[in-house]
Amino acid sequence: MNGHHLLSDVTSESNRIHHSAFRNKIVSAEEAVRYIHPGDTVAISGFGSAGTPKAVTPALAERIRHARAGGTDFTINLLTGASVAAETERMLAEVDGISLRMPYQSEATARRSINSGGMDYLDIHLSHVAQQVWEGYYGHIDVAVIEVSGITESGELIPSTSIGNNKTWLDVAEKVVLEVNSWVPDAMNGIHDVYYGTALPPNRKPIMLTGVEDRIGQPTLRVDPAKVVAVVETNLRDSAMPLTPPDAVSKTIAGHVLEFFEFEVSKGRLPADSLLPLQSGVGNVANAVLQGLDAGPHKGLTCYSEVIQDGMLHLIKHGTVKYASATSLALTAEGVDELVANIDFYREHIVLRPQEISNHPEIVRRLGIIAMNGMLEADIYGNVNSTHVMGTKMMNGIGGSGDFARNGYLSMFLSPSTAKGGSISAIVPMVPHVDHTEHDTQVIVTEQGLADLRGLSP
Ligand code: 0RQ
Repeated sequence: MNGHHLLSDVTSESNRIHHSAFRNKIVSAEEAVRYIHPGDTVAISGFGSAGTPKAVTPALAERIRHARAGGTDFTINLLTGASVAAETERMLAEVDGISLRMPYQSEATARRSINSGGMDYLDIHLSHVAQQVWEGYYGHIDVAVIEVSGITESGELIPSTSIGNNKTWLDVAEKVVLEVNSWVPDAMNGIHDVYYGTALPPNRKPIMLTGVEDRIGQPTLRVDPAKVVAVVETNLRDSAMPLTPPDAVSKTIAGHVLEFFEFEVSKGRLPADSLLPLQSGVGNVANAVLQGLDAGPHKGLTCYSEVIQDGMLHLIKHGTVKYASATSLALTAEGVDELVANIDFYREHIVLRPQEISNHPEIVRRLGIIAMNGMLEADIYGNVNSTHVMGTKMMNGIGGSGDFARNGYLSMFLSPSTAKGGSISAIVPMVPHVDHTEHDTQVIVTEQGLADLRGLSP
C-alpha cells in the first residue's frame, strides 16, 4: 500500500473502498501525516481500546520526533472520544507531542506529563464534548483522523469498533484523514446507529429513544468528500486488554450489589424480572458484578453503557442480557472471534451509538439507568472523588461517570475499602476533591458492606 500514494484511480488493496473519489486518495500513513502541522488541533477516533487510528498515529509520533531532533517544536492539541489505545497515548506522550489533551485519558506516560505540567488536560463529562466543540471552545479543528471499516458506493463511512465523537469530528474538521481498517469484520456492518438529530439550543428536539434497543439513526457516518485529504488502508487489530478474573474483594462487592438489587425488587422499586438498564464501568469490580448477574435469577436484562467487553457477550449468549447499547466494542481477540462466529445473533442484541447518545443525560434519566461506577474515595456525606489521588494528582478523569451518576435512577459507587495494600482508606471524613457531590451519590459499596444514603440526613 505504501507505494500507492497520489496515483490516480488507485485500486484498494482491501476491497473496502467502494467509491472512486476515496480510492484516488489512498496514500501511506507517512504521506497522510504531512497534513498535520505544528500547533494543529487534531481530533482522532477511538473510545477505550477500540477504533483508534493505528497507522497514522505512529507516523505522527515519528514526524514529531523527527521535527524535534531537527530543532523544530512540534506539538498538537489532541481531542478524542475518551481514552484511546494505550500505545497511541504513550507514543504521543513520549515524544512530548501533545500540548493539550481532552476529554479523558488513562495511560501512565500521559498521566505523568499531565501531573508534571507538561500537558494541559481538560477533564470533562463525555456527554459535553460534542456540544462544546460545536460551541467553539476548542477553536478550529484542523484535522480529523478517523478509523472506519469501509466506504460505501455512495461515499458513506462504515464505522469501526467504536463511534465515540466521530460524527462530530467528521462534521467540524477542516481536513479529514480516513484509516480504512479491513481487520474490522465486514459482518459487523449494521451494528451501528448514528443519530444525526442533535443540535445546539434553541433548536434542540427530544431524542426519541425510549428503549435500550431503539434504533433512531443510520448505520453509517457522513463525510463531505471534498474534506477528505487522505485515505490510509490498514489491517490492524484493536489491542484490547485481556480481562483478569475478579478477585475476592471484587466478588464480595458484587455480592453486596446483587443482594441490594433483590432488596430493591422486594420493595417494588425495581422490576423483578429485568431490573432496569445497567451501566457499569470497566475493570475488576464491574466484571464481578456482571459475572454475578450471569449466575443469578434475572433474564432479559438490558445494558446502556459506554463499553462492551467480552463478559457482555457471555451474558448475551446465556440470555441474561437481551440487549446492550454502548459506543465502543472493546473485545479481546477471543471476543472478536466469538462475535464474528455468531454475528447474526449478536447484531440482534447489540447496538453502538455516538457518545452524545450513549451518555446523553436525557436518555439516562428517561431509561432509569442503574449507574455503577468506580471511585478513588468517598466521604461520609457521599461526596465522591473519582479523579484526583490525594486531592492533587490526576488519575484518569471523570469520563462518563458523571453523565450516568447525576442522571441515573440509582447512582452507585463501588470500590475496595482501602488502596495501596491497606495503607489508604477509601472512605474518609471529607474528600479532598469532589467529582460527584453528595446529591449525586445514592449508594456506596465496598467489600465491608453497602451504604444506602437515600433518605438519610447528613
Ligand atoms: O493504583 O494501579 O497504581 O495500584 O487507583 O484503582 O482499585 O484498581 O480501581 O481500576 O476501578 O479505578 C476511580 C480510577 C478506579 C476509575 C478509578 C489507586 C489504586 C490503583 C486504580 P495502582 P482500582 P479501578 C466508565 C466511567 C473515573 C472514570 C469513570 C476511574 C488505581 O474507576 O477512572 O468512572 N473512574 N468512567 O491503588 C490513592 C485512593 C485510591 C487510590 C484507588 N483512595 N488513594 N490511590 N487508588 N483508590 C463508564 C463506562 O461505562 C466504561
